[in-house]
Amino acid sequence: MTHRTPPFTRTRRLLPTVALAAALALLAGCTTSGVSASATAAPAVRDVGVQLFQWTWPAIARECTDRLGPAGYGWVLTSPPQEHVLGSQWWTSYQPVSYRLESRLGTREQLAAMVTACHAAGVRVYTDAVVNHMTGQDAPGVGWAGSSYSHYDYPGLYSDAAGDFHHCGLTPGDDIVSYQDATQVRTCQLSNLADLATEKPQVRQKIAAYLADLVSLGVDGFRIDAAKHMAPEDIAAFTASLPAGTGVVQEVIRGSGEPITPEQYLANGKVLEFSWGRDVKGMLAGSIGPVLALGTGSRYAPSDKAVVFVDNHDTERNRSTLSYRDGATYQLADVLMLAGTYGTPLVHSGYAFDDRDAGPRQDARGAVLDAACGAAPGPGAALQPGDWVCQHAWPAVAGMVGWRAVVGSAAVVDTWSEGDAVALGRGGLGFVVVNNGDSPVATSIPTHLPAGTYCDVLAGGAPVSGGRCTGSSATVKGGEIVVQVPPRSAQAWDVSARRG
Ligand code: LM2
Ligand code: CA
Repeated sequence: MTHRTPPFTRTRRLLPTVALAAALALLAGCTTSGVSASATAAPAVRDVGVQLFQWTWPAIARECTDRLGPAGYGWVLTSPPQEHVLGSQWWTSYQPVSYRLESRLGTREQLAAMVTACHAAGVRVYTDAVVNHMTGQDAPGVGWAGSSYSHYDYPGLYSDAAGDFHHCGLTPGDDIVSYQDATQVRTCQLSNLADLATEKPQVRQKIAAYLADLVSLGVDGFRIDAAKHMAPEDIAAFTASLPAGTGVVQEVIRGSGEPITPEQYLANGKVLEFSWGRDVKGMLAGSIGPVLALGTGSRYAPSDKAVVFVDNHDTERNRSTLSYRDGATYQLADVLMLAGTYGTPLVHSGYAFDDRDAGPRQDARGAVLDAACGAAPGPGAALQPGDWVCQHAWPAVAGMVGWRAVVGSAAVVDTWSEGDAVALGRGGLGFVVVNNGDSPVATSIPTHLPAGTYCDVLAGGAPVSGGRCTGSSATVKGGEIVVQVPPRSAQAWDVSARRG
């Protein structure tokens, strides 16, 4: 994946929904296959999110304008925005010192400007809400914005004197030992992190005020960090006063045999469904066939309540999922996620690392440097530790985001699987082939795509008005698409990239 995508080929991604719908209707009118796209066409949805892990607010603002909006991303998840402990590691973000919106990712003003820029680009903003705990520091210190604190005392916010913390008294050092015991998981400490008494009204009220402050800046939703470590009714209490429509995505890591399950949290909003990323890793290492049924099993939250992802900042480090280190195979997992109908997809985009603790590149003060994507982002790009991986900009990933906007909520009408390859079609509007094998797939596959010649939208697509494809093309005739898909790669076609 070394070519650059000429900007004109992305014209279709910039079309407003109405124009896109009109174009689709037009295309449907000239189909000869008898399959009417308008019969199955659904309004373009922008449901794909991207976690811009450790990106600064100015860099996210720019990315919303330059890439996320034009590519069709619907929302961005930021790293935690509150004041945090000092240190170069990325995880200082997960040790709050106060709820001041001052962090090494940017100031309150920069955060507000980011929200404005992203909204102007049609991208909603979710922030990571770390509200189960404060710091895990045994020694007193000063936070990024200058606030003094000690382990169980955060002046003006929380203190032991006010009874704001749990001291579970159930385990050595009050730290969680067993995930089989729900009381431990919720009232003991996660890695020494001072555990907030989220059942108490005064604590709930402070958390609600923090979230309300972010909403006042235009923030659209939240990832609730460590949700498993808080009772569902605690989360219900501090999210109850948020304006209707505020997004709630709870991080409840599914663990087999554990008493706490994601299902217990569905009344509050969505959950991050960890099963998909774990299962797809296994299937891409073994037999790919069942991948098309992912999401239908019992270890999956209902689709409309699930945020689905291939990896996140934790799983790319603990290796429980694929990650950018898996190159082309990882890219295929993102393609499969974006092709399917299960859940609301969240693409991960981070930086290269050798050391799991290593933070993003910073200046002498510790402020994070603005992210920038390389000239040719892709699974084969050579990366040094600290380089931004920019998965969201990989042509196959960004291409699938555009493809998904074209197929909308259309149902899966074609499925095919042979050896190490699978194919899937949505509503006669889009078709994808994923080849996870070592040899090319050269065959004809039944499809509901209308007859015609289509450009591969994962390789740049085509100008709206026809003309040459940037990458390869494939022809549909007699209800079959003739494909030529190289090893360990994917191709996708949709009705907006039909030429002739
Ligand atoms: C999460 N979800 O529930 C985040 O996704 C995850 O990234 C966070 O862990 C965790 N919960 C707490 O918010 C990260 C990181 C840990 C790190 C913590 C706190 O994975 O390694 O723990 O943030 O910064 C670090 C040290 C650990 C130490 C702790 C407290 O690695 O050894 O524990 O700080 O000082 C004594
Ligand atoms: Ca807790």
